[in-house]
Amino acid sequence: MADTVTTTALATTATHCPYCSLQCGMRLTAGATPEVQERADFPVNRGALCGKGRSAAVLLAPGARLTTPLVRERGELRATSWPLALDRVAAGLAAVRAEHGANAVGVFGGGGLTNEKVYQLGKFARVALGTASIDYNGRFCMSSAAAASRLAFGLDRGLPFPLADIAHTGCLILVGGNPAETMPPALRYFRELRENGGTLIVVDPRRTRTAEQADLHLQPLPGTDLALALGLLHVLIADGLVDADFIAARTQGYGDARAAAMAHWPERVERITGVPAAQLRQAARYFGRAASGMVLTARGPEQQSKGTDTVGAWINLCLAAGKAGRPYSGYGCLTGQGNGQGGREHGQKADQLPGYRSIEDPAARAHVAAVWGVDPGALPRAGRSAYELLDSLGRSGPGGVHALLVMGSNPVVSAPHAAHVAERLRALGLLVVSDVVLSETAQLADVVLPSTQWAEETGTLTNLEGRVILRQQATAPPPGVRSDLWILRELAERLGAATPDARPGRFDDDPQTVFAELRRASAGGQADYTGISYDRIRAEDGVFWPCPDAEHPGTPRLFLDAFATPDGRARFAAVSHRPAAEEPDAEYPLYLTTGRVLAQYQSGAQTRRVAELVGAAPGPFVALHPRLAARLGVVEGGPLAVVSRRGRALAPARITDAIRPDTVFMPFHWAGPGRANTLTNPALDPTSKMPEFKVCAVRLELPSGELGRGSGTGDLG
Ligand SMILES: Nc1nc2c(c(=O)[nH]1)N[C@H]1C(S)=C(S)[C@@H](COP(=O)(O)OP(=O)(O)OC[C@H]3O[C@@H](n4cnc5c(=O)[nH]c(N)nc54)[C@H](O)[C@@H]3O)O[C@H]1N2
Ligand SMILES: Nc1nc2c(c(=O)[nH]1)N[C@H]1C(S)=C(S)[C@@H](COP(=O)(O)OP(=O)(O)OC[C@H]3O[C@@H](n4cnc5c(=O)[nH]c(N)nc54)[C@H](O)[C@@H]3O)O[C@H]1N2
Ligand code: SF4
Ligand SMILES: [Mo]
Repeated sequence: MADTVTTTALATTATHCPYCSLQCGMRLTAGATPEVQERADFPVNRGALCGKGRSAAVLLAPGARLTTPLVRERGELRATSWPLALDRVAAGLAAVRAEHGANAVGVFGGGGLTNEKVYQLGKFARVALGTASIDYNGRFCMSSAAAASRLAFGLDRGLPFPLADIAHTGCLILVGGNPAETMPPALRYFRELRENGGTLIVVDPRRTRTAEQADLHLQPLPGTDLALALGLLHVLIADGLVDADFIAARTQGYGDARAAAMAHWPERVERITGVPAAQLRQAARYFGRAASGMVLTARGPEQQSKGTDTVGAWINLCLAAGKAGRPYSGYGCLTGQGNGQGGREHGQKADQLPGYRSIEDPAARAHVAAVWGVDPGALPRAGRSAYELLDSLGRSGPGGVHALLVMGSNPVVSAPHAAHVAERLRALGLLVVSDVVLSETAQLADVVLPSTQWAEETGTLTNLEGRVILRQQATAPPPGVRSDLWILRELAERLGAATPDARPGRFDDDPQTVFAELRRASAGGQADYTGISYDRIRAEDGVFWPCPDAEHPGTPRLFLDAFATPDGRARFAAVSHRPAAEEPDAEYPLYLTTGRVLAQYQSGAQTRRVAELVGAAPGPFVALHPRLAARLGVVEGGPLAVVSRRGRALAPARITDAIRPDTVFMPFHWAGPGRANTLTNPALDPTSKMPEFKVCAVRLELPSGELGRGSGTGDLG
């Protein structure tokens, strides 16, 4: 792996993309206009980049991003100096803590932040602020898959095998994922799988670009994946395709799973899901008869109010077929954000301490408290999940949070029931946002802190495979910008929590020093990083955790000998199907589901500022089937209002037969009238606290003025 090489005064550095969980390797050439180049030697993407990665350097230009702290004065955000901004933040946080208690100060982190940042943010919350009120946007991402994996396998790592293993499996069922748009360079492995004679089955209510590549596309109603998985298991059992030896030797709890599956015969599942019984039988036979098999889930089945049970049902299918804990077999989750994996391991999650430890476990508390140089009794207990935290902002009485530090998220666009979330953010006494750009959330802030970003700083991230990679600094940040680690150190000092020497408890701002501390804090935990160093990552194209010492080779493949449960056996989940929290009815007769498009990323805070990407995906839309459009008199590109119990969104119609006629789809990347999350339902999964982004009930209307709004005549759904 090449390091910095100097060519005619321009340094080119091997680094990684700022965006998704593939963390594609790339090179960046520094200079007045930094340039992204391919880097064929990184094994995950082998040189391929999507348009977002290729255009990422645009946001490094000083004119494209924040370069000075901002403070709200007489209603307006105005430029200020770092000392004034930090003094105001520290004084404001301390005042809220003094008046309402430490838990009234909240922290909201992000799965795009480096491991060093999320570690330090978690420590800052627990040690410098003493608050339990910390959670992050990963709760909106893969928390259901993480919960189900821990229940089944005793461990959660997105993929238990390297991505390239996909090419060698016999049958892969991809449930609710659209990597053709969300992880394009990964698609090569799905193609290679088919070239190698394997079968690809895609489960998605839309015929996506990914589904178009499949041998079989199952197109269920949103929110019915659990019933579908039970139905597939039913067919496996009926056809004698279960692996009784594997079940006996390596699992527990099959009886309940079997009973639930027996009650879901194909014709019943067809009535619930809309997937023809014949297709269901075909899919089960492909999977059951293959020599090896994988099930991968992404946000489709996970972002449901029963996401944990749904993923559990898909894991059951793997276990019953003997397709887990063996080469080229197993269940995996396609984690989404750049550090979606590491972001859930090192302590910004409400219930976790570094090393994927539980904050309620006395031994874990003692270990981490020793690393931090504090008394274990002083560490807060578990806090509330992301949506619950956002919902508590500015509320009077116990549990109300009155000051919030947001680092690496834009919930005004990305949180469910977003108008309500924006209202809660406005009710805060103090909102502080650290960001690269003036996001919609930063626009509501009292203080905005401009932070350095990817290629302007060094840090580690853990990709969807559990591979810890090093994103190296490749260019200098513009003057006036500071790193998140520096911001946390300055705030900790002002709050009296940091000591200026090297004693424990210090908040360092050097990433490698923070990483060394993270490794100690993770030692002995499930996500053990002890043996991983910056030098090793450079030399080895990343290191897979767990890696408990410097001689350990790292762990690309998990569970081959045993699962991570106390007895080494995987657990079947006892789950049964239940409807979504909100099903269509006479008033709201259609399903709305939401997701992504290729050229925009997440809340769009970054990618809506890149002209090339805006050209490719300029704005929101409502995808609907031609039959539905014809019935309602909707024309291509015509304005359409989508109305749910939470609110109303406006966007042009996009008519396509790739979607079910009973379902409409909106991407969630835009703010303003076309914001999909104005509509979404914040119903939470009871285990993971994942909101139901993927299912709610809506009706369509022509925007007011064209048909009498509220008179009922405008109701077209
Ligand atoms: N271009 C782009 N790439 C990204 C991102 C981005 O914003 N833009 N974000 C990154 C992040 S953080 C994430 S989490 C990943 C997400 O990656 P994906 O999970 O691939 O993305 P989504 O579009 O959210 O959802 C995937 C599919 O689920 C389908 N779906 C909707 N409802 C259901 C359902 O009830 N059941 C099933 N089975 N499927 C359903 C949708 O039609 C959609 O095609 O992408 C990462 N990559
Ligand atoms: N309807 C609907 N809503 C969804 C989803 C869906 O499928 N449907 N998906 C959900 C999912 S999976 C996710 S992951 C969330 C994501 O939604 P968000 O949490 O809003 O994610 P981003 O838009 O990536 O926001 C990251 C913010 O951090 C900033 N940033 C980037 N790097 C840094 C850094 O190093 N430091 C600091 N301080 N800031 C930085 C960016 O500029 C941006 O403003 O959205 C969720 N919302
Ligand atoms: S696939 Fe993901 S990591 Fe790779 S270039 Fe695109 S956004 Fe970046
Ligand atoms: Mo995500």
